[in-house]
Amino acid sequence: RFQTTGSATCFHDRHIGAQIYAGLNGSNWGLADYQARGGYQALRKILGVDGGEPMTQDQVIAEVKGSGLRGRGGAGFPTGLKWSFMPRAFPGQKYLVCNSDEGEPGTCKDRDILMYNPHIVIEGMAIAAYAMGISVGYNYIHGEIFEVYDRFEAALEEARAAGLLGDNILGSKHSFQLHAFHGFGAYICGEETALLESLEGKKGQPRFKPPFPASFGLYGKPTTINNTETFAAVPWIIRNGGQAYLECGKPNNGGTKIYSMVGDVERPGNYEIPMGTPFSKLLELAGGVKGGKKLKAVIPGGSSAPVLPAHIMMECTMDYDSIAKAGSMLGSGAVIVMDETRCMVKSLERLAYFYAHESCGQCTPCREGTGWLHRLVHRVEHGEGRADDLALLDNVAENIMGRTICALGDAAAMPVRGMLKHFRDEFVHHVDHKTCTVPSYV
Ligand code: L3W
Ligand code: SF4
Repeated sequence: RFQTTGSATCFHDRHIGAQIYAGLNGSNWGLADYQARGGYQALRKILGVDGGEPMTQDQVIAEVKGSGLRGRGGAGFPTGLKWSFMPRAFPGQKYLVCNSDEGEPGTCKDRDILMYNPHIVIEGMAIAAYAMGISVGYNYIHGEIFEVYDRFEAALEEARAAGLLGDNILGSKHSFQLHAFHGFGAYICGEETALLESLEGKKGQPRFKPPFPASFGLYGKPTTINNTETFAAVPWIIRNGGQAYLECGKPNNGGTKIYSMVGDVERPGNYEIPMGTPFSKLLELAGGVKGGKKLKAVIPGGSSAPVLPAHIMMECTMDYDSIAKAGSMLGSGAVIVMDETRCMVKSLERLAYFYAHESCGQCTPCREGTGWLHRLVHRVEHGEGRADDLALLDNVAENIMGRTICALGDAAAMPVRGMLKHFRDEFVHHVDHKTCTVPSYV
């Protein structure tokens, strides 16, 4: 059992079918231990440094495509497809970036990967760089996690000293310079183009897309950005084959996924389980609902995902398709569990405050709309709601959706719509009676 820097308690022993957390005990993060667990074998394999034939770039990308690996940062975009977007014969510098700017409320998986298994990310990035012909990479680490940054820097030093990074890796023709970059703690810098702006030393504000980073990325050059957990999955895929990874999960949802179980559970923490595992099993791994209370609702994919009531969630399996079919999204994998004593109006007020605070202010529907959402929910929660406030909430949310530069606008609006869809009665009660339906709420 490990305490992380933030609010979460992480239980590395509680994983099933683990590929990223397998064998971790809290102190075996270093190079020698990683290699004893089979670390860097995948890199050696693609480079052909142990006598075998080197893999071609196409072969590496084909394995990743065949694995069904989808981006673990929130969007679930197919990783192999993204890698195939990178121009091969580009005459200038191309870049590889790892998005470790984990800031989604509830999510605490990436910092644990970097803290307890940093070399798996370095190896995954070195393989990705080989596959796309990239010689320079950065890992952008969230600004509020200092020891994680120090740990990753220490792992980089080990890898460089062992010839696993730098010029002519392990005597091959593959050269890859990887650097760590410490962010400043703004949520918006987890959005990939804001991250690139920040990495360039500018204010972290999202760019219009398209052009996507694959064609116009860091310093305007072709850039591939993947989430920390996505890179961490790559060594296993190369060692065991894409098909084996796919078969760990379910079609279109390959492999394992790490879920941050937070909120009202007995054992909050990170759990790595195969894609397609029933939610009920995940809840059981986390010790069930705290204090034996009844499950009321779950936000299945970080605060940006719409809430689902217990009866719908208990029918879901934990994968992109099942959660999308139920009307929410798997997102970054933070599973926020709420028991019967939670007030949905109060919960939404907290979420709305977060998005209003984190909006970068660049576009009007988001800058003004997130403030409106917060003020409206605040007055409903504080017994000052007016008869038409719920219609107004709906209207403001609808007018944000799809009208902003980046996904933060939608991320602020979707929880509002989810709450009003499934728990409208609670909001109506607050407006009509100026009180909460959950009197035991503290
Ligand atoms: C080239 C095309 N590239 C798409 C690339 C694109 C990106 C990826 C996915 O949002 C979500 C958001 C948050 N040519 C391309 C292309 N790409 N089409 O594919 O793109 P997209 O636009 O679908 O998503 P996104 O902007 O990356 C991410 C949600 O995640 N979220 C946030 C999580 C926050 C964290 C954190 O704190 N670290 O993970 C949680 O649910 O709302 O919907 O790379 O360039 N034609
Ligand atoms: Fe900034 Fe919000 Fe616009 Fe995103 S949607 S660019 S966070 S103002």
